[in-house]
Amino acid sequence: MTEKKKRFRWWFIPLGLVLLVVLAAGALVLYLHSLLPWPNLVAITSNFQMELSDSMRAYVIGGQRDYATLPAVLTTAGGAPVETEQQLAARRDEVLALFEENVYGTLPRNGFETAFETVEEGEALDGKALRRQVKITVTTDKGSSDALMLLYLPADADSPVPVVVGLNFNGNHTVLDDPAILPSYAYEGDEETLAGERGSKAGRWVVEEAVARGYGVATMYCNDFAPDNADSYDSRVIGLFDEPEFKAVGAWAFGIMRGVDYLVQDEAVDAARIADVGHSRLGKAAVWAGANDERIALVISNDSGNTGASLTRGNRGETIQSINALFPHWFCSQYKAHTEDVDGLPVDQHLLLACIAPRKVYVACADGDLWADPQGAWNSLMASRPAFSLCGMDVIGDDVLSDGQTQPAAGESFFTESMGYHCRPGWHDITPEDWAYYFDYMDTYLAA
Ligand code: GTR
Repeated sequence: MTEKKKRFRWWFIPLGLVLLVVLAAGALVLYLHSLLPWPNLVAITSNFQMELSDSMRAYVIGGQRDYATLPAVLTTAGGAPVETEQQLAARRDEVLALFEENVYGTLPRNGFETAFETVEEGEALDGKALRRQVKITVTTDKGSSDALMLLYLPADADSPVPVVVGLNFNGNHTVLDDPAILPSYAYEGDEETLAGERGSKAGRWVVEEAVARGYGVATMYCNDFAPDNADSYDSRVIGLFDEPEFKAVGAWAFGIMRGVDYLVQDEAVDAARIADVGHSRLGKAAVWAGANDERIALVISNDSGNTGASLTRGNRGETIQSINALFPHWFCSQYKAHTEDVDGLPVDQHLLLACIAPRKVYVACADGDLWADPQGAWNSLMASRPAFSLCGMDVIGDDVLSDGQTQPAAGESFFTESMGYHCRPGWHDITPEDWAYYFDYMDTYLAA
């Protein structure tokens, strides 16, 4: 009897792999769907440069909404009217405490020390800029944690210059193709990866344009303060405090404020003209830092969206239900208690913008970035106006919208003493076009 020889069927391998990929993709979709309803899963694609169908656009935009339940800017939690700048200052303290308790969690104001050490200095951009790299160390009785600030200043300045400070997503080396940029402390890539990434996000920072226009730019890697990861977010500054409600967005805001600690004592910097900027999740941190830190003269929110500049009660685009499900490490526990009860929140984001008065706020949106809810950001800015008006500052008027318009169209921009706004045609990003608007605004309203 002849024995049948078993032959190895090579095509089992690709077939098995295809099956595995299909199963994994299915499991991922089911997992995401358990976190978010289908329409939100589709809407999130507007964040990643994918065109939405008309019906999805209508779903995400949601039309002009009823904001009847928005908490009033000029009424205290106890119902008293706010009529003077002194009363507004007290209202601001009350609002910031409500945000800390209900949204962002703890923002340590004491119990730590900040120290600075310049670790590198040199010429950059063919002599047009000075580069300074500064180690910023935060110390508590539990230990210390370092962050690396990268600062570029115009080389030809004969007096202190205004500086824009913000966090970056991927490490300082991505901000400009400058081989002298040191790896950020929390950067985890190897040397080859780092070399390949140098300058990969230069379009988001426009250092050359900034120094040519007389501005300094300072940036730090967000992960130096809190890795953007639900398992390790507390491994850096958060771990220095016994504060279970100190969360990632709070740590990023704390980081921006430590950057400001450095900048105000650098003699090349005009301490009265510091602006902070942030895109998207780092825009949420820029707004939270700017609302709290009165040393920041101008707060720039670039597409910060939900829990940034946009109203939460809009309930369109990203919601607090989805943001808390996808990013449990960003905000405090009490915020999660409000996912089904948005109207029960004692605050909304216009109150945070109002805390910036009598300083200046700039809100930027992109018309294709529906996940960040441009309509909600515009409504939020408009709803914050009473605080600026009470301080005697000019605000953007209702008359800038033409009949039937509920928000500015792509390409429109408005600047006043207290606030700036533009809507860039395009997607979720911070681009040279956004920066050109910011510099134009600062040329007029943050001039020496
Ligand atoms: C999204 C998130 C947004 C925004 C954005 C970003 O996935 O839903 O809130 O923060 O990421 O940071 O690019």
